[in-house]
Amino acid sequence: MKIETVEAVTFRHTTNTVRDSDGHGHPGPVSDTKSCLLVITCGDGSQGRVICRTGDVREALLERFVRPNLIGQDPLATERLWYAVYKWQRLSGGEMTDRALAAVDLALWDLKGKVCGQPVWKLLGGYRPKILAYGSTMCGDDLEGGLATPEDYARFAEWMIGRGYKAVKLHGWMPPVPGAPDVRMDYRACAAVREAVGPDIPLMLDPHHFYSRTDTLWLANKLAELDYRWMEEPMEEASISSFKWLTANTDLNILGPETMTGKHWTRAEWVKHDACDLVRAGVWDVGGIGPAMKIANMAESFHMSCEMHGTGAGNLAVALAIPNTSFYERGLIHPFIDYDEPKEYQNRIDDEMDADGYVHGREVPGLGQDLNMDYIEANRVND
Ligand code: XYH
Ligand code: MG
Repeated sequence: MKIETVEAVTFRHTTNTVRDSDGHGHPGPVSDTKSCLLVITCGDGSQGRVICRTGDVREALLERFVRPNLIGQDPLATERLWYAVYKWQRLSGGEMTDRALAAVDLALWDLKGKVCGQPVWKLLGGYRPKILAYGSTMCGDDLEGGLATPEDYARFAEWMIGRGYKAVKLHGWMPPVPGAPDVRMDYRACAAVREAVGPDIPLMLDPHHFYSRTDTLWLANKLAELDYRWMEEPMEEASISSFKWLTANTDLNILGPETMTGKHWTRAEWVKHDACDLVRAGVWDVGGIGPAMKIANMAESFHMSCEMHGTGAGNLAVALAIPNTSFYERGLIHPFIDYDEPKEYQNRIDDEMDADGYVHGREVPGLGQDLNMDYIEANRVND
């Protein structure tokens, strides 16, 4: 069995979210957009597929860095194929991004599952068949009845508990929202949510990502008083020493790094330098499922939790596979958006959640994405 083709299919669909000038998502009017389906096909017709962003896997990138390393190769050799593509990052002039590497890796793991006839979460270790989700809110906004006030956050947190979530993470207000960034605004929202849900619900905060050390420490210590579970990415993560200083000076658990480059190598450095209490890995941040598993296994060796960043089949597969994690991040969610509604190109969302707050691993070969291929083909656009 050999890989024969690697193809990126761009297709149009609609979205009900908009991006602000800092890139954060918020509810917005329905508008047209495009996404990409990366497809890796074997000679017997088996296909590995993953949905990604249109900028992730441009044709020139596939032609130069991916096809030469995958076509003619054994689809089960995911580690060897990852390295064959990864090594081109160094001299790609930034073209071969971690997101591009992740898209290739996820499609290869989906293909591996299809060829083996097994769910990826089981191939990776299958530690648990289901996992509790936390509701991860969108960033704060200034929308009437949205996430514009501490009371809005508290009301939404109560709704989340009623929906079945057993934990809640706030994304605070971030520029360009008026008044942001402000650690005291963040604190007021966090205090209102703690008051609303009571003392037993795990709560977390993902605030503005560029606070000073002093603002960050003030906020961390106030969240420790509210018994928050963790805070993540309050400062530029390239400053490992700032996180080492923060972790040493607060009782609040610090989670990271999320967006820092360097994959499993960087996460190992954060652990070695005591820059975090819990480790962060997202398949789209670290170049795929392979590196995410290495990060989780490394964290386990230090009796540390590895908390997956972001939603979707790839992160869910790793979260189900490993013993040292607490929750699956489900979101981003907002009072104005029905997260449970599949997108036009999906028959089902990747992470359906039951009334008890569990997201279940699907007993189907591959990553478990349930894609509407008829819709994708009918809405295919030529780049
Ligand atoms: O929009 O800044 C943001 C969020 O922080 C986003 O990057 C992501 O959803 C996240 O950090 N999740 O934990
Ligand atoms: Mg985060």
